[in-house]
Amino acid sequence: MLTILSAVAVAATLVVPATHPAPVPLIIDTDICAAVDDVSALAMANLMHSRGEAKLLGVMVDTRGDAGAAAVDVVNTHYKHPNIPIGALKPTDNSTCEQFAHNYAPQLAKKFPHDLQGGNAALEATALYRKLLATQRDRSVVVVSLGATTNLRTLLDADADLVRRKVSRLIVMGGQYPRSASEPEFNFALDPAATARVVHDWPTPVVFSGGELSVSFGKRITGTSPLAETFRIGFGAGADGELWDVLPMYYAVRGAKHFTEVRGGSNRVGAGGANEWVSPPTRDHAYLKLASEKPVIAKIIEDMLVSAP
Ligand SMILES: [Ca+2]
Repeated sequence: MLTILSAVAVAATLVVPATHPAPVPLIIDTDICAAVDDVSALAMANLMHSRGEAKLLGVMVDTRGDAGAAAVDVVNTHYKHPNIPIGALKPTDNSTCEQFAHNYAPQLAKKFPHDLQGGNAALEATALYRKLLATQRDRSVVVVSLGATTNLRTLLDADADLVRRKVSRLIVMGGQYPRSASEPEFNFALDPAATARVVHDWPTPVVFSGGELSVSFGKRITGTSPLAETFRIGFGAGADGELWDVLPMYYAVRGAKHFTEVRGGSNRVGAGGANEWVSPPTRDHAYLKLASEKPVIAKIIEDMLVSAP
């Protein structure tokens, strides 16, 4: 039987705040339009934002198609975060999304609710970066680059000191490790000059998730959500597809449990976006390897996405 004192003690225990880590303040830079996996990574960020694991401060689009920003707003709106600020690489044009095979972004914008009509109506990405970073605690913000580094280069050129003060680290999906194959990795080749500038001069720790790190899932993502629609367009109904961006997204918020962080060198970018891991280190760089089997981490991420369609 509980005495009054023990009942008070139990009640006190119940109101002790849980020791959850603070939400990770995140800014995502995405080449939405180019591959379908940006939509899955953005969906993850929204879900982790809802769960208090992350605080999604803003999303920057680094492709020029006007529909990209609208597609980001579609995803954020679907997960009940319609007011997350969205920045765009300017000037936009109306053709870039159409150069990519799947061209899902305009289809999402046509089919699903949102209020940002496109990149032309969005804030310019560098201005939004500066506005968002200025209000954050020092060395707190995690920037996750899932596409081209064009916006990051412009930010670095505009205010490297702000980056140094406010960003805790940059997580980059790009390159190949320990060195690129005969062709440079896709993201690094989107804007090679910007990639070299960002990789060589970014003033915080940088962690790279390379083109060799991917997982495969998708067929359990069904229904009428923007993500399900994107997977149907990209992979076909009931099929799995290869995904890259979900891994650095997961790592950025949940940490290194399923990864090995390889250090002891620095990333170097050459002509055309080719890259190589060079020792000894001259910068605070690491690249990721998977420490869990691919199907294990694929299922964890797919479960997260299935849990809140
Ligand atoms: Ca991407």
